Amino acid sequence: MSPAPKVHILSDLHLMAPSEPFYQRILNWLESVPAPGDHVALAGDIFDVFVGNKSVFASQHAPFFSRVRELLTRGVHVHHVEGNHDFWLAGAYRSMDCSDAKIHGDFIEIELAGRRLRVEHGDLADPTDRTYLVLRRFFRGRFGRLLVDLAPGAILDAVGNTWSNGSRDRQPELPDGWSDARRNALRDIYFEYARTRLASSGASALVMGHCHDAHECEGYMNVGFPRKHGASVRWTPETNQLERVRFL
Ligand SMILES: [Mn+2]
Repeated sequence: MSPAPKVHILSDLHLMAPSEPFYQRILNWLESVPAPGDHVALAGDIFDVFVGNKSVFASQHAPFFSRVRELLTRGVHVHHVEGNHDFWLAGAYRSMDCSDAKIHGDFIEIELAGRRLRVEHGDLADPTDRTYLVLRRFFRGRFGRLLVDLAPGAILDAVGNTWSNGSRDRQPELPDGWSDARRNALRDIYFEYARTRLASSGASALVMGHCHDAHECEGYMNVGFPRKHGASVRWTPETNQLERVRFL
C-alpha cells in the first residue's frame, strides 16, 4: 500500500535562472521528494519575476515546468498560490502543457483525512501595509490584467527586475539579522493574522511565506526563505503536524 498523502509547501524561492545552483537543487527536490497522491503547494514568489503569460518568462523557466509536468504525470497534485512577484500565471501553466496544475489568486484549502490545510502567500497578513494592498488590488483587478496582457514581456521583465532589485536593496538582510524587537513585531502581525484566519476559515492548519522569517505558532508555520533556511514545510493530515524538512 502506498503511504498516506502529505502536502509539501514551498514558497519564496525567487527563482531566477536555471544556471543557479539553488535552481538545480529545487529541480532535484521536485524530482525526488513528492510521492504519487501527495500535493505540492507552491505558495507564491516561486519565481523572482513572472507576470502574465509571456514567452520570455516561460522559456526562461522551461526546466521548472518540465518538472511540474513530470509531477502531474506521476499523480502528484500541483497548486500555485500567486505571490507579489508571480501572478496572472494560469495562461503560462497552460501554454507550458501543465494545465492540470491549479492556480489560485489568494489561497487554497486542501482537505485530507478529514482535516483542512490552508495555504496563502502571506502578503495579505499586514493590514498596515496600505500602499502595497492598494497596488495589489489594482494589479490583480481587471485593469491590471489588461495592462499585463498588453505589455510586451521584455518590458515586464525589465520592470520586474528593477522592482525585485529595488526591494532587495530596501531589505538587504533577512529578518534573521534584525533586532529581537523588530522581528517580534513582525511575528506578532503574522501570529495575529494566523489566529484570526484559522478561526474564520475553520482550517486545521495554515502555512504562509512572504516575510522570509521562519517562524511558527500553534497551527501555523511560515516557510521562511528557502535560499537561506534550506527547507520546505510538510503537513501530515493524520496528526495535523507541520514540520520543516531540509532539502536533500
Ligand atoms: Mn512575497
